[in-house]
Amino acid sequence: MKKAHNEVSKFLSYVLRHQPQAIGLELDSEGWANIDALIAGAAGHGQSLDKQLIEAVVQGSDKKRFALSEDGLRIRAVQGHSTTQVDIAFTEKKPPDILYHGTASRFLSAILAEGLTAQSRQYVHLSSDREVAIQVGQRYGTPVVLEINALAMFEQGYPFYQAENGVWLTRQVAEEFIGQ
Ligand code: HQG
Repeated sequence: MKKAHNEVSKFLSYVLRHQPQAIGLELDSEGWANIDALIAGAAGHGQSLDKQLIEAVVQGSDKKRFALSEDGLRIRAVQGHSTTQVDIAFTEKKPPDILYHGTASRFLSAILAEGLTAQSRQYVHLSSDREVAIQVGQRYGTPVVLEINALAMFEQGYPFYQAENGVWLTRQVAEEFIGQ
């Protein structure tokens, strides 16, 4: 991704996942924002966006973080939200036997004591790909990959969801389901 695109992607993540109110933007409960309102709100905060640039960033996003509505008028982040404006009605899905969670070694003792919690986000984020989990963990320090017994959790009644971009979500993971 071009540097400029990376900066726009970070800005979109900020307003579509975390702080829409920072630019006076409203998201509906499924996370959708009107693109014209997004462009107008961004302009008031020194971010010069246009539709073509937004579409290029959505297309080029390595993790497919964003989606456009069919009519092309709206945009949303497909996972990663912390804002309470959004409560996407994800469909429950049976997970594979094992899912991976990438974290940093400095968080390990707390996680093994109290389990994985969503922290500032709405869900704990998991991946079916160990390599992806390593990259996720690297964002916060020396990466550690945890093996989550997802199917066992599911069979005990804990719901799992999969976002449009393949990221797995669950509300929390108790210590007993965490291995290394
Ligand atoms: C850790 C990125 C202490 C947790 C990624 C993580 C992902 C605990 C951090 C998505 C804990 C939260 C989400 C506990 C969990 N004690 N630390 N009990 N429980 N933690 O960023 O999963 O590039 O909110 O291990 O690819 O790192 O933005 O979550 O290290 O899919 O699209 O607390 O964000 O996607 O950090 O990342 P985060 P995450 P994007």
